[in-house]
Amino acid sequence: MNVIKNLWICFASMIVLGASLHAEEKRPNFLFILADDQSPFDLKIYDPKSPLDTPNIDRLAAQGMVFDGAHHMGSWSGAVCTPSRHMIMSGRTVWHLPKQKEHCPADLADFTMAAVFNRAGYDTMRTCKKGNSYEDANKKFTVRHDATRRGGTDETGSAWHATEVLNYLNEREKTSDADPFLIYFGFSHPHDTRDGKPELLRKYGATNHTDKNSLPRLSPERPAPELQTNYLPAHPFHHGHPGLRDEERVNGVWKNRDEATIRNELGREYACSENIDIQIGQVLQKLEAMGELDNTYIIYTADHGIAIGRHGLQGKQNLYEHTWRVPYIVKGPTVKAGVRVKGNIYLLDTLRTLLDLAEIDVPECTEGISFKSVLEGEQEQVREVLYGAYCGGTKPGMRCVKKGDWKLIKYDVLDGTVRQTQLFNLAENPDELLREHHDSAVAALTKNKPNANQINLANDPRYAGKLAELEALLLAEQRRLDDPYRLWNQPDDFADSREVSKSKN
Ligand SMILES: [Ca+2]
Ligand SMILES: [Ca+2]
Repeated sequence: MNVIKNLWICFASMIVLGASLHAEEKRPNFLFILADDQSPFDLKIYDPKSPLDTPNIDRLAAQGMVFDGAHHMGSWSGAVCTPSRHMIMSGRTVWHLPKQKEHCPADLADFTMAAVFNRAGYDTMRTCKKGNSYEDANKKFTVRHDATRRGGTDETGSAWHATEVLNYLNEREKTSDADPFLIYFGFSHPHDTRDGKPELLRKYGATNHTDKNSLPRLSPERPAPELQTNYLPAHPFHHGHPGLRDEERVNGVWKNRDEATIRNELGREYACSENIDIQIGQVLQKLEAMGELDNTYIIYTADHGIAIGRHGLQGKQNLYEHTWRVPYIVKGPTVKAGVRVKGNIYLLDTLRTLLDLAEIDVPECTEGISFKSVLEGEQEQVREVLYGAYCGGTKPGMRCVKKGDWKLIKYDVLDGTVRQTQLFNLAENPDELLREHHDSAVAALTKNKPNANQINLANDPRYAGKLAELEALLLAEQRRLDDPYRLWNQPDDFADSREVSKSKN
């Protein structure tokens, strides 16, 4: 009897051991793909009118989940990349990063993406552009090949980053490395200078325009992309960051906002973005050939959006949807396929979510919210209110808040000479059109016929209640997130803002 019982115990423990080994084998991989400066509305999945072809990204979207409410939280620098990438790596909010010493643990880098995945037994690899990033966190990747590649050839452009990933995967294959992996697959494009590959530039009717004293010539045979619906020849008031590189010195655009310059630059952006898609295709094909594709979570996003003529702006230093929002697509073993959700996420939620999916303990200093429940179809969004800041020019800068269909943007810049409020109903006015978009010369260029309610509603008495509600939400978010500034119509309840007012008097 005892022998049989012992044999049975032995057999049962072998099953348990086998199951745990099996579970060990099944730990998921992660491929985190990051474009540099890409508006969600460049992509067909966010704007069906876009001529940009991205078959591989479209396939990820069809087999995974598309987020309509993914945002970066903001920036305290003209280099919006810098805080954005700090937030991605650390999962912390915009005023709680290493620059704000009093609100940030000194050893934060030990709790960033690669550091945490390394400790959990993952292999970590990274390729990306250099600079405007979080170097102490980037150093934690065990394999790292960073270089800024914004040229128009395979060696000098996006293919270089893909080759680094392919080399890494080939090496794993050669050594039969069975550890789970996290690959941070970053591109240097479509960030300017947008020197696309010649055949792709031709496809999008664009040239690598270099002469500051002339405008690019649009080809009649291969027309460059049309202007976007919310294009303006000038922003209605100063953005508050005098001398800003992105608005004044981008090669091929400079201060020009004419039709030819903007359409040519859109063509350049799309040429670079299609090349990114081609490179992603190579890596996905490799993962499939290795039998790893189905066990890999793939995240596609960008560090922030970009204007390129929308609202008369060129850069990433504004809080309109085209720039505050980012593309965000997730495909993976437990992700509901072919689903579109709002999500209401920030890039800084990525880290906690990946840890949640990998069943790794989350460090205490990680502030993001996991949206695993959204990915698995249990809920539609993880928060109701979203906050954004641009504070890289004159202070306090721009702030925005969004809840449901309503969005408030405020501008308090240039020593109080620009104090503006915008209120949009995004369901009715998704492109955040202003009165200037109704001008007949502008409407003729954009071929758009806006309806009467597609304007800034801040001064419309019918929405005074909504305005007050959003103003209160904005202040609450500023307090909650330790925003060190206050706007002209807010209570002066923060030390730094008192100093700013004193220096003004
Ligand atoms: Ca960027
Ligand atoms: Ca290994």
